[in-house]
Amino acid sequence: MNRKRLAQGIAAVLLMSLLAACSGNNGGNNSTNGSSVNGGQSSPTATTQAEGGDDLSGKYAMIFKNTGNPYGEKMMEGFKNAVEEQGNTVILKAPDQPTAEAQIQMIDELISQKVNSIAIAANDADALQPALQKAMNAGIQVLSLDSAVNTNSRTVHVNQADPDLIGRTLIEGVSEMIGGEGEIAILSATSQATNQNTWIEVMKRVLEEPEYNKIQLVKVAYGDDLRDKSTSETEALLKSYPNLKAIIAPTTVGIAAAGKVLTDKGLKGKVQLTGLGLPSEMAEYIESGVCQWMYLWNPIDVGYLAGYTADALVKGTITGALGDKFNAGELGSDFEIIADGEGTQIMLGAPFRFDSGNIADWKDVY
Ligand code: RAM
Repeated sequence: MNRKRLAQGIAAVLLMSLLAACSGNNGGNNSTNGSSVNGGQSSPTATTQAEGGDDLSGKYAMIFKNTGNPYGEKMMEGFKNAVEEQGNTVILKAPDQPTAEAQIQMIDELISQKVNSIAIAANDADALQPALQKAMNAGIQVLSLDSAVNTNSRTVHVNQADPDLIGRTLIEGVSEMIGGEGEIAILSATSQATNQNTWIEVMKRVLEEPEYNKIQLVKVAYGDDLRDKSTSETEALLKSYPNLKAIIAPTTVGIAAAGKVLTDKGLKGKVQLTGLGLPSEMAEYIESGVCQWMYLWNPIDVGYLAGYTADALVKGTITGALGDKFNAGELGSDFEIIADGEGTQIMLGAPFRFDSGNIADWKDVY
């Protein structure tokens, strides 16, 4: 835990020096569960797991985007820890494919199971609305985490970090790598992913600033958070844009696939890579220099925070209204609900920068 906090502190200082305006967040320097986590990369095949006994007081469900994503597994791990700490039962689900249709089916199943709450990392901001409203009408507390649903489809969103900060950080990071000029491409998740689309919008806005007018965004490609598709999309980018200077992958699946392609093709130093990556998956590429640095937050903490948020909603400690405060276990006792457009959200903290100087401290954590 100490090592983790130290590394977080260093990363936070680096980020602060990188960014002039860092928005205030709750709990950004807190963390949980690091010491009990191993950095393994199992890939789930089961779409549903129910843990605990039937005698427990509440059923708390989480639906991730799709299976086979270690980031999602870490988030589920944090959610499970929080729910079980409260003495409740956890239900963890993820469809094989990252589609809204598959998630709707899971929401319907959970309504039939009469769960107390559903936390969802959405494959589409709007398409889940009828299903989630049906859940809310049935008395189920609904929240999104990681990838938001629209404000009519949830009570509150648990956000990993300020989207403006994420988008700006990625552009500043890539600009530094390529000396402020040249062609870049984005390798995203699915074209409907709310979180990636929000970050891409911010990146496009930041690129319009005069400082970045020598950088051209030539393409946004979608690897759908599937390893094979992310690999073939990276290969296609390299083929279509022979002058490409860098790839930004704001997805842990995409950045790891791109790291492998650039390594296999011997493109280290020729095509730069940054984005949002899981240290356990990216350590080899950071150590080799294929990816000089990347960013992320603690996915275990995102899930853990959502578990405590769900509990506070179910118990009625909070209603999701602006200014509501609640206790998030090891993350701290004063998490506050803040505005998110017309809705509300809870913010975990700022993204951390991982590079060759600190990756060894993190690769076994998540
Ligand atoms: C992928 C998923 C997830 C996102 C991370 C950064 O694992 O798309 O939703 O938050 O990347």
